[in-house]
Amino acid sequence: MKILHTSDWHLGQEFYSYDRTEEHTSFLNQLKQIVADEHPDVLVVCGDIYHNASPSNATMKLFTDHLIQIQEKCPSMKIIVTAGNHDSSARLETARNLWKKFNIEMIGHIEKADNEINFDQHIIRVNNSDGNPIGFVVAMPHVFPQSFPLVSEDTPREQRQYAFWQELNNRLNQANPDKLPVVMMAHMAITGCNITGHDESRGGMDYTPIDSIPVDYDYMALGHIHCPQNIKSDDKHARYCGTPIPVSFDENYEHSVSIVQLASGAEPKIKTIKIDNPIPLVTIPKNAASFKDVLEELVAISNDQQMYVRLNIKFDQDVPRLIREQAIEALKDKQARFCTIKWDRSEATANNGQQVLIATEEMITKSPIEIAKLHYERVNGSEMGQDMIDMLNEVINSINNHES
Ligand SMILES: [Mn+2]
Repeated sequence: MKILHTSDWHLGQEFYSYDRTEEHTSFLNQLKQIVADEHPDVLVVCGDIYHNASPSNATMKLFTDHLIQIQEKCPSMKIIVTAGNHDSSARLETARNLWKKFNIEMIGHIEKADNEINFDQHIIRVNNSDGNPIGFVVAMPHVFPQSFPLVSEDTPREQRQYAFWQELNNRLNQANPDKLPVVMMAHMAITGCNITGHDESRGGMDYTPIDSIPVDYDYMALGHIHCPQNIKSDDKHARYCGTPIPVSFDENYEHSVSIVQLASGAEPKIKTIKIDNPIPLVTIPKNAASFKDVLEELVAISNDQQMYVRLNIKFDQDVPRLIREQAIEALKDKQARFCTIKWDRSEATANNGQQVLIATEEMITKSPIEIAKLHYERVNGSEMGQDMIDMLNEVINSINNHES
């Protein structure tokens, strides 16, 4: 079974208020070509299709139009799309029955009717172009551990996730007596994964140990974490394919989709196919410098070069005023788009005992937890403890959840 594994498209993302339709269209066209070249048996899109729970009409049309074109490139290919934490699971499923007509499955949430959990909708058979079964996909959307439905009345609440997977695995084994290869799709954070590029200060993540998932899969296709990586484990094969288009400046690694070749009992064979972004995210300069030097680099950017720009400025006590305005002015006639400023305080904070000063320009780039940490340090002269950071994260999380 040949799998094309991708996730975390974040369609509709506004990047520092810039529209990214051009980049997302470019990615979807590249994906279309990859499907035409590779002819996979199944395309799995493991969550975070959209950046927001309520994408614009134009964004939904972009998705619909391209998904149909991708399907037309390889009509025998099964496409399975699951909801991530950024998606509205209900919205993703609105046209579920219509998509089925095109060999496309949309799985937004765990369905329950008349007190019965619909396990079967998560167990999807994959056929080859002759219509013969060649494998299975266990399609799990993003579900918070505390939101799994109880499999039975006497399942302890803290085991609801494990009990669900266990029962799902029973059903899978009944459906798959010939032990055809199995892919499990999930959108979650696995303990020990590399979270480069993620901003944990916006609220912590729920981590699940890889060995606590009682599903007999041959390959776990993961979404949620944006840095592509294999997950190390003794006998389990799992991988994050990563974002095809970077979602933040700190995702400064190569972006790709993954092609996985699976045969029962054999190790998955994985290759990656690079995705090019027409508008790169660039931090200028790579190593922090004074604003004066940074400004010179901005002026030197050629007028027709498209890019998003984050300035990397060394903090000192005499930060010039209105530096955002000066930066925007320097880029006025260029295709480069000013986004934000990264402040390097490594030299400023080495000065123990001195008062920490923050410029307004720096303050607006910081998250609430970072500001709280700075304040704590200033008042107490020591770093904020992990207990308090966790408590603050919990509060920030609950506020964010209320907002969305
Ligand atoms: Mn994501």
